[in-house]
Amino acid sequence: MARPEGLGVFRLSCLFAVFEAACLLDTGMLFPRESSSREVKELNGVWNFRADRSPNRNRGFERAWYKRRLAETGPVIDMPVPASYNDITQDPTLRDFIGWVWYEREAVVWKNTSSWVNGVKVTEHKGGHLPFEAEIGALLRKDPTQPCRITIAVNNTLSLDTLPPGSIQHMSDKTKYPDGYFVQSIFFDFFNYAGIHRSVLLYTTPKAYVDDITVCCFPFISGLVQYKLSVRDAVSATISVTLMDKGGHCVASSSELSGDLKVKDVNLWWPYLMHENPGYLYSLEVRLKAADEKSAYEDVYTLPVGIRTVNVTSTQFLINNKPFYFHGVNKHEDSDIRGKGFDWPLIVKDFNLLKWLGANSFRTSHYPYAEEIMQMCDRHGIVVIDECPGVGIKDIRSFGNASLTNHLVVMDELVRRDKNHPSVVMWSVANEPAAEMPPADFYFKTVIQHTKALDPTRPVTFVSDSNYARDKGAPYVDVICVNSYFSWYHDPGHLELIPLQLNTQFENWYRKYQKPIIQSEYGADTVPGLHSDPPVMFTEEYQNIVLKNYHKVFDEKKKQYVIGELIWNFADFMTSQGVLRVVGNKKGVFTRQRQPKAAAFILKERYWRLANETGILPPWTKYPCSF
Ligand code: GCB
Repeated sequence: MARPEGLGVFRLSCLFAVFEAACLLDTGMLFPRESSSREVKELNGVWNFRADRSPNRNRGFERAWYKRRLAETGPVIDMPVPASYNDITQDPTLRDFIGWVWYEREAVVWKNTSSWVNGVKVTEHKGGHLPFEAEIGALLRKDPTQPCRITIAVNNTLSLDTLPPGSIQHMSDKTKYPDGYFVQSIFFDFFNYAGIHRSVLLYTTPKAYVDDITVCCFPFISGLVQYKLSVRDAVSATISVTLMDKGGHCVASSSELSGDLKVKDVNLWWPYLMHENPGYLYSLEVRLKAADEKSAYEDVYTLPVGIRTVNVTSTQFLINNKPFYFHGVNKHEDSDIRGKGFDWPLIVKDFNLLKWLGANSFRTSHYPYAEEIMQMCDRHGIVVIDECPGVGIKDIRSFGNASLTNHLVVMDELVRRDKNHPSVVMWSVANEPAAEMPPADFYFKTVIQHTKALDPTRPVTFVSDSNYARDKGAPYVDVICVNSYFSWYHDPGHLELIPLQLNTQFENWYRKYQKPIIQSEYGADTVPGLHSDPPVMFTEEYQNIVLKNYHKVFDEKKKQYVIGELIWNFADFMTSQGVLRVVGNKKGVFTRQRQPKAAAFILKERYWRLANETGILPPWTKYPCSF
């Protein structure tokens, strides 16, 4: 669509996990949406691709591959976007490649408008999983015949300061390793997939535009939405804010940059299985009118808004002032071929499986998931514990100032991106760090307090392993999340010890902190189709008994202070190769191809029963459900 010259601000928005893009934290990060004033173009599809295999992985920069077409500087292959590049070819060296890879494609920006000045660096970004964008309007030139060329360089090298951390080992023993040989060590249990994992979008706004919207609901106040707008490049502007219900009727309005919207007879946002109409979303339409000496501008942005409150007591998690019990899963962004690449069929299938299971929640273990997934959670009423990529912080050097600063920036980015999602009820700042190390206390105190200051309306957690004595985050969090693998990593094969050890775990944690506890991981690796009675490790029967023994204790403790259980894991997922993993982690209740193991049926019975037992599930959804 043509846009009148001078009105367009073009932004290249990368909703993914790569490098090189300047992110100014004082700007908003509204999900690019079309409106009467904005256009969005997806640049997904097949891109040109080359891994920089030079010894220092730097040839692409030295020879300025971005200055020309990638195919002119060397061979290229087809690479789908979004997708991890690792499993796309038959080449084992690409699967395990560490370093810079280059993506490039051409795009006609919008018919009859300008194209980009190619080869000019527009942005850079450190860290994966969170979006970044660059304004490219200034680079447009009047040459409608030329498509623009977009080049993106991505690097999966981790350091002790990145989130997650990792380190490169250069192997110098010439009797064992060829010249220049190096490997990357990671301290987390999933394959370090890399590439452009999420959509690349090009979008326009008028010159003056709505840059950010923050909505929030405070604990215990029902039907009140507080909002705050930030606008750009509008010297003087007229604002109109309209909150509309599902039928498009205005339920509250304002003409201020910030304020309160009080909704009468409010339809609250409820979790799945807690209400007959879960995931109710209003629409907040923001209209900005501005003018300068040249022109008048109007921008329209519509944000889905769910109205709900979250609160925590010493024994309960309350949503809309009613006790909420997390019966859910931990997930990964992971599947065959595409790795961590965003894929709608997979996402929709996963939501269908979650609903089939009767799961009302998940944790985004161990990094932020695609924004489209968060939007699905909002719509379907799936409650989210939103975790940053603070996984595998195990080396003492990862508790230094550089890491801490980086961790604070990542929390800023995460909160800025996900603050408006009603499904997000808690932030998780880390998973199982080496909390016994002396600097961990200051480190996590700082990260947790920073997160609470960023968002005073949501509780914060930190996921610990079962050993409470080592914990450092717990004194500062609102909810204790504990992972444990009794009869697996502890006393493998001894299913009979689960009740005693799990009971001790809960009692110790509660005695020490008097905070509600979520069992944030438990489970057992299971090779589908492997059977044994009596059960032995890795069989479906063994996984079943692990679950049942945990469940007995949960049933007792949920009467006191246990407020949730999240199985490890929803589905099998890929890991790096090692003697403890048989083509990945097999603790899924579904296979990687999303077929149920026997444990999925046990979990389904339980979750539907739990939903019924809370007494809030309306009769028309009583188990057995329609599946
Ligand atoms: C954990 C980790 C998770 C692993 C899991 C396992 O404690 O948080 O990332 O995959 O255990 O299966 O070992």
